[in-house]
Amino acid sequence: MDLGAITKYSALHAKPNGLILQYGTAGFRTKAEHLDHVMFRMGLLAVLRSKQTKSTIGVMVTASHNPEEDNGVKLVDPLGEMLAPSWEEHATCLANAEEQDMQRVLIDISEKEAVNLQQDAFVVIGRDTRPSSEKLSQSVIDGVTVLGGQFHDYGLLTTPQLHYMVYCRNTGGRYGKATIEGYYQKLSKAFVELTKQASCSGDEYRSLKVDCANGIGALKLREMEHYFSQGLSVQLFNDGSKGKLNHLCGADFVKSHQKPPQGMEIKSNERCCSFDGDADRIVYYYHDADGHFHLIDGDKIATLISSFLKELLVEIGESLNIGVVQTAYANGSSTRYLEEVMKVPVYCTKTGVKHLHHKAQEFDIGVYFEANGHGTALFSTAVEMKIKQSAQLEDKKRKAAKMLENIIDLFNQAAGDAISDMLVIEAILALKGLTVQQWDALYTDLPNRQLKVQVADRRVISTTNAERQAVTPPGLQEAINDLVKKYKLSRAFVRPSGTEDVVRVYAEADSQESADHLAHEVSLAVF
Ligand code: 16G
Ligand code: ZN
Repeated sequence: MDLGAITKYSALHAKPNGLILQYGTAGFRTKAEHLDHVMFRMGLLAVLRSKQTKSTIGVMVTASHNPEEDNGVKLVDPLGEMLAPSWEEHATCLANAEEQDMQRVLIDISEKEAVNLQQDAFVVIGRDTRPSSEKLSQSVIDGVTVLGGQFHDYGLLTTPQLHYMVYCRNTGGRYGKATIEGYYQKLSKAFVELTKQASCSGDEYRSLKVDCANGIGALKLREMEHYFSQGLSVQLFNDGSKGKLNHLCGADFVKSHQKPPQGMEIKSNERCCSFDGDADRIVYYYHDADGHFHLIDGDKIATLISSFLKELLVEIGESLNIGVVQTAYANGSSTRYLEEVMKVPVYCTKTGVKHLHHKAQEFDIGVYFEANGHGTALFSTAVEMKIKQSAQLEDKKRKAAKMLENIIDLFNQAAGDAISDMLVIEAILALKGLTVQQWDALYTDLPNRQLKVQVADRRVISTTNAERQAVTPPGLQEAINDLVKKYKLSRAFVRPSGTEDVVRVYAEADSQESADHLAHEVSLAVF
């Protein structure tokens, strides 16, 4: 380690005095002007992680659905996964070290993690379309190079595309080619193969309106659309040409306000979807003939996907286990439908993709989705082998196995991916001949309400049982229990946010009025 060079360059990316940040659920996230030193230091950390794992590490510069003025950064581990928890702590220490302590912290991390400093390092970098992202990603590169790491800057990418690149590079090309072209080709080939099998390929399955949140999704979908246009034509809205990133549009806006984005004209029964600002979330929606808005969120996406996969497994005759992973935010109706009607086991984890992803890896086929629209399906190596064998067989089994093979290729196995999920959903709807209304009618969501509460210190609230029960402060859970008893089909929980300085409240009940009341009463109990 050339400590002199590190000190010299670090001074060019000086930390504002007294600024403390934490590597949260999705990395560091705050106002872009406070992040230059964090970017430089994450470049340094990515090199150490790369040396330790002897693998390529990813660094993504994005703040997802946050306002345009914000930015953020997260590291991607060798198999395209979120950074390991022990390294999240190192990231926080390094980001908060005062200038004179930087060297010591770097040496500490290297020693604790037994990093061989002689080992080569390789880091890949991607960024979203925020005005601040280009300069900030340059600061990451400064950090990488000052520690002697090699790098490849992919420039503009969606977050899941960067996860894909990391995964490809560390699996010797078995998963796919680590180029944007490789990503487009892999997904489109699988999608076109699948939709060729669809007997219902009428116009209604061929067109889709996409709200791109004025973000990177628009750019990437435009580049990609001619690859899959045989199977689907997409009409892009909020493509960044006029509006501001995530402003009154995008998946987070649509999900949390339960209304359509601005800038998109929707005719009745037209199938529409929204990506978030870095294209790792997707939600669907439509207006019915009476002009009512219907949201199809991550829970219903998981239901569509898992029921399709289960049917294919039955046709192939393989007894592979399939599980669905949700969080406490999953609508009670979705959990009931999955367990009671579809007979699929459902598991609940804490909020945050890393928790769901990890749990989903326990199954032959693990489908995970957060209600907010982040999710994917993971397939074990055993499944891939069995399916490859069945795909050689004759008859009906062969057809189902071929389909499953293509579906496996179409899912991004590294992270939830709006583009990949969109193509999976479109393929399933076409293959099953389902309209958006029929999909929506699988079950009816229980009315629900989410609120944020400002408190002096959100850390006084701690939870257990996948955030469904409060442990502290004493008496809070009992108070919630008493309130819940007053309403039918009701459920409520509180949890400290991992991304904002607030406590979140969730309530559901048999009517919107009851859900609203319950949420309000629970928020009063939090004080
Ligand atoms: C982050 C998480 C998302 C989670 C959200 C919860 C990742 C990549 N993203 O955006 O999965 O739903 O945080 O935010 O893990 P909250 O803790 O503020 O409710
Ligand atoms: Zn996102």
